Amino acid sequence: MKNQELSKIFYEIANLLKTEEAKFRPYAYRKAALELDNLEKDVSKIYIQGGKDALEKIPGIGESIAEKIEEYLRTGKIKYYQELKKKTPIKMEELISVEGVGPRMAKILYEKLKVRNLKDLEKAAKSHKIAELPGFGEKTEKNILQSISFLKKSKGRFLLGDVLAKVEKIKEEFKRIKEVENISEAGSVRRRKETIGDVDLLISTKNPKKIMDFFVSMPGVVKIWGKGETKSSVRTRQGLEIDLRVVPKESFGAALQYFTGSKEHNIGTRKIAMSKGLKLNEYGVFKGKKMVAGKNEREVYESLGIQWIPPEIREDKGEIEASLKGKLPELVELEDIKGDLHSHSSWDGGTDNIIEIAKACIDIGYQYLGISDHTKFLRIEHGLNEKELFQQRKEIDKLNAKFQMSNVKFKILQGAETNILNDGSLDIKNEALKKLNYVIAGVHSSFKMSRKEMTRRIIKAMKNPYVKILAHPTGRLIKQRDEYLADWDKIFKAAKDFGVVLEINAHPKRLDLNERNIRIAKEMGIKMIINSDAHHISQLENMRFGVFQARRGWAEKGDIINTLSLEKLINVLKRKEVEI
Ligand code: DGT
Ligand code: CA
Ligand code: CA
Repeated sequence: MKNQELSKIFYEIANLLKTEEAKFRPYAYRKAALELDNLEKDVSKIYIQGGKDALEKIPGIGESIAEKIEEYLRTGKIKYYQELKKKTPIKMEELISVEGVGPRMAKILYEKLKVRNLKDLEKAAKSHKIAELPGFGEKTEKNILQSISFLKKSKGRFLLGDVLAKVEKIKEEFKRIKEVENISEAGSVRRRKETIGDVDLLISTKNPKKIMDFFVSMPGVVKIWGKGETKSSVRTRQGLEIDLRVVPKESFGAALQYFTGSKEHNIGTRKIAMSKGLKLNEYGVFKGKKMVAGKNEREVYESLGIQWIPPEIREDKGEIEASLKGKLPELVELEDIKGDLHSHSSWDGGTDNIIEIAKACIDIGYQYLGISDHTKFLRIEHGLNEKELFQQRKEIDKLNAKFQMSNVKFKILQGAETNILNDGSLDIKNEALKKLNYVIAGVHSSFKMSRKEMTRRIIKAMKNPYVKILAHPTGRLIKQRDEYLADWDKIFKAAKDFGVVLEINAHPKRLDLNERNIRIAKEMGIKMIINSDAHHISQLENMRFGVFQARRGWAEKGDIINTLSLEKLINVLKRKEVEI
């Protein structure tokens, strides 16, 4: 079909025109492109049947654009487009797919730096040529680089951490439209999966057309795959695909249940419905022709005679059976978290001073913060040696004294993220470890050992009498690096035997332990901790991703030690064996 080819050209013309001072024309081309995208009939057929007059009857297409369509259908070219391209020979779509780069910026970058495509852009940014341009600056350059790396990663699935804030922003924008009665994310985003294929959104309204019009014309939409009254799909500049479904209010709960999935979970819920003589679909729960539930999701579950199931565990991994018995876990919540024990300060090359991190934690509402800077083996991270740890202790003591004096109920604990060396020993002497409030150990080097060696290495570190927490235990980096080879059964058993707490690292790229391991740990009675591993104050907010992950692994408050009050936590940290 020529529709798509033409629409692509018109989008490009619109963007090229935006680099000039033409205000109206870009809009006309964009509109034409949108219409062509959504046209069900083949534009060439329309032309063959009715000529140029018929083209002009297509909504959004005026005389001048109809002429260009005719030209393209007859000659395969549009002269006007070729001239524009000649003037600015750049891969516009590719360049503006980088967040923060618009058509005008793309043109300036071409004129000043000869940037024609994504590769050129990356090169220019890396060699700091962009920061030097008037009106650009270092921040713009840094953002461009970040966006490019995001784009590269985004081939295939996205990290939840890269998507969730964007989804929340879109939801906020929709909420400002008064016709939006209910809105929720659905699909894997709502289930808080660590990676996301596409974003599913659900809205109930009486005015689907208005909602869909708004959706497809959101800034950042570069492609419309389909637009209808009940379903539309778009792609954003960052390459994120978003499906929006619109349903009437009466069906919102049923649709939310259906589109949250997972597919496997839904097969289970439908089976339950059938066994009760009910029918469950995206419109509601029905007994014969009578709708018995649908408006709200909780009622949908309850009408099936089961407890409402938190989205994070809807994976058909036993949640339906547990719900039937009324024995669902009470999943840990973000509000249960009382502090963060894995954070990096300016001492090890992190960006913020201890006091700044502490203040940010007080603002969050935490009772405590653990500073756990890297230690000396990690030279690139400015790892601390024994002497520096001692100096840091003094700073922390002083800050704590200040808190006490001013009646602030908050305490900074001193930990350290020590390195497990190849032989399983740590890079800090026990005499120095003894003086810390707690010790984290982690593998940060020689990831590729044999299974046997790695297992022995990690277990030896866990046996150290001062090691309390095993950081990011399996070492995987989502979409980047697999877990190390090791005998995890043995390591988990060692955690249990030696009272070592396993970390759920909340960094969206780590989320290590994964949900399966969390469940195993819980079943074995191993305690866990959710830590942000923040190297910058803003990353303290990653805590929520760790909580999502913990919930996906069925963890309850009692499984997670940083849900404890300060007094109880200090007790737990002192001893090797743990009891909550
Ligand atoms: P993703 O996008 O790969 O991260 O994973 P999901 O779970 O978001 O999957 P997606 O976007 O294909 O579909 C969203 C939800 O819609 C899915 O979790 C369950 C529901 N759904 C979609 N297609 C089907 C289907 O063919 N059968 C059933 N039972 N449910 C479906
Ligand atoms: Ca999805
Ligand atoms: Ca989808």
